[in-house]
Amino acid sequence: MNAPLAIERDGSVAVIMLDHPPVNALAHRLRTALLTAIERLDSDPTVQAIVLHGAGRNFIAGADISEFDQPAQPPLLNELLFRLESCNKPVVAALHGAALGGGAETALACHYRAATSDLKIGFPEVTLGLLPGAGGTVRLPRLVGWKASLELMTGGKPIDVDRATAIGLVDRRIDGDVRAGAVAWARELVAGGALPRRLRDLGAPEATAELFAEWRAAMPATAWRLPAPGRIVDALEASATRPFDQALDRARELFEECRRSSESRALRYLFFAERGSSLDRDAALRVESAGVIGAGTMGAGIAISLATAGLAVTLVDSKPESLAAGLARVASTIEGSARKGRMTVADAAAAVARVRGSGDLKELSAVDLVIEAAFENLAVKRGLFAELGELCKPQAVLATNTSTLDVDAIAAASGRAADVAGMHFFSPANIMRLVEIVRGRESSRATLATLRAVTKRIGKIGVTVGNCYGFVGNCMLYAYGREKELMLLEGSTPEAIDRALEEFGMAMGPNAVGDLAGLDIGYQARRQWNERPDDPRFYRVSDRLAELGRYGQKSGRGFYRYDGSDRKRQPDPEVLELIRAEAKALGVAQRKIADSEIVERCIYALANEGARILEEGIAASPADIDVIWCNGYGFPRHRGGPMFHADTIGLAIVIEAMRRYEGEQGPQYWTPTPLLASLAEREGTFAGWQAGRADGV
Ligand code: 3H9
Repeated sequence: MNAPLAIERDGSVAVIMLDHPPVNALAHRLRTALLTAIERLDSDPTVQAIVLHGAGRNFIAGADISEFDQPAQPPLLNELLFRLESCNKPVVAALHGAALGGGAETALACHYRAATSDLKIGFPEVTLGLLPGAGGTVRLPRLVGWKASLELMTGGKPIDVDRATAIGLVDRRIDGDVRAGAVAWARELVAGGALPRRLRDLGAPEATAELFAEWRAAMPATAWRLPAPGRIVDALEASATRPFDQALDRARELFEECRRSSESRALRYLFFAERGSSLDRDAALRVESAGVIGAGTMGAGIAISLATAGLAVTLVDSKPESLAAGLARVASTIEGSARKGRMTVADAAAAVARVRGSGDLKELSAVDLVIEAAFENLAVKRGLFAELGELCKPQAVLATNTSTLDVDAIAAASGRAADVAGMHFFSPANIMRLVEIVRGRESSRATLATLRAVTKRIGKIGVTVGNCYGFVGNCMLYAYGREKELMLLEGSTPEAIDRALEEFGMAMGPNAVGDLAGLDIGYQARRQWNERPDDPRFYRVSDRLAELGRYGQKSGRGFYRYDGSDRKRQPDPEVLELIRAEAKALGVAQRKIADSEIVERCIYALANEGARILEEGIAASPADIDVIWCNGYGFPRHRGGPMFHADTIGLAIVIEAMRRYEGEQGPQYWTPTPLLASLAEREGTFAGWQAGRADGV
């Protein structure tokens, strides 16, 4: 293993070059080496200044997140940074790429900060359920004041070099090579007799008593479900009211409290789960151009994602008016991103120019990748793939965006099934980060690797799944939706169900989601599903609403009514009447259903279904399921996903509840899968089971 850092000399300036791939995270090895280097250089009389620089694309991406599951090993980061700040000669941070979390805290412990234009500096700890625990909450306000500190730390969003310079976090901008620029500046500092400039020697800026109370009051209600945002404000308040050392100790205590919380454990788990198995880079084919078939909402969203990531896109639709509408949507959405400041006007213009329209499929003969997003009908898709199989160049990868149809049946029609797989985007495709990459029976390694690589390139999270009705996400959604539909018949209401699940943390309750997606869409999909449960109660309420033309938001009526000027959802007594009538017709007795039952039935049904598709090999791991649910279905990230949540509750407790529902409801839906039952019996977890499989146990 290579040394995690090197010391280079440039005359009287010593450069500490951190070299700990992939992102210079401050793992124990690197901390130990850095401490030794600092002590050596500080006592070396031939060294007059030190530059701290990161090899590769980043300065430092933060503490090593994988170490937070074990007790911290000395030297602790805050001790190391205290020593760094104590250096008796000027220390210059040469910042580029990511300087995040512990990386930004390291920059604050340096005496001077220089940066290049690609800098992203910030405190994303809150997204991991943590707070900056290595002095950031104490040093940052001394440099940039309270408001900027509160914003950066409770918001978690990194800032660029312009903003960092404007607030005083960066002292000097460097054009070109950051190392050379920082060394030149260090020389200037020495020549000018500059002394170490330690933030800890500055007093904390004045803060009024109301400042922190007002910030707390203004935090969104959702922030209060998590420990971290409130603790960040506590730590900053401690910096305003206590001396440096005591404030540092308090921050450390609060950090530990957050680190041990189930919310932070869940968020850290997702951090790694979302990065998933490494990309199969060797097998991936080069993709520079793509065709998207179908210029509807989905096709346009996919085209936007591809074009903004730099791919040349041909959007094909046989109907000229649909094509024109799709192209207009692409342009207006991308231009809207520029107006909102998410990209520059020049980048937006270039992205729009990368998309061209065509009515002729033959124009896709030379593209590297085709993504079909045509009407959800097997015959239509098979027809298209038969043509694509003929006309596309050899080695082009052909993907279908079907959400419910059989990928193998579509692949077979192409005559080159090895080149075909599913690429299931979620709507709106330019916003939602999840893509299920559906492995067909004959999909080649190159096809799957290419789709994974493209998904990563367009900034999305790709999870490879098996081919079955609904794949992983929608297949599990049926179990979740089934329970909420049954509970409607049993006496609950759309708003009670949505409220209980939103309180649990779901981004939106299932009835509101149905109204948003369109109840006609689900209705059509269920009609084409041959193996739907033979149960007249199954999605009975949704079906009746769709049959009555109550499609949801688009028709102004669904589970709710949307007729106010703000189109906000309102309970609708007509729906309650309809549900009562349906329950009566089916002989279902109505009763009051507690919020706890609503949550348990919906969420445990998900976990059981997840266990089933793990047994069947449709999902490769519980982590894949959790990533899909947190990124495609609004499952609360701080609960880690349905499988992690079940592990956290304890599988024995989950099973006990399921047996109770089995007793009350019958075995049809509540019999635990063998995997879940056996894990619960031996006090196991899904995570442990997965680790055992990975170790070949
Ligand atoms: C913290 O600092 C707490 C302190 O305040 C207090 C301490 C006491 N640790 O994302 P990528 C791995 S909390 C461990 O695909 P990109 C990642 O798993 C930390 N590993 O690359 C992946 O591994 P693999 C605060 C890390 O170019 C590989 O690096 N910091 C860490 O798309 C490449 O990652 C953050 O929250 C880490 N800190 O994006 C920043 N970071 O190859 C977290 C990355 O095996 N990191 N890895 O799959 C990021 O935001 C992005 O990784 C970054 C690069 C923007 C840096």
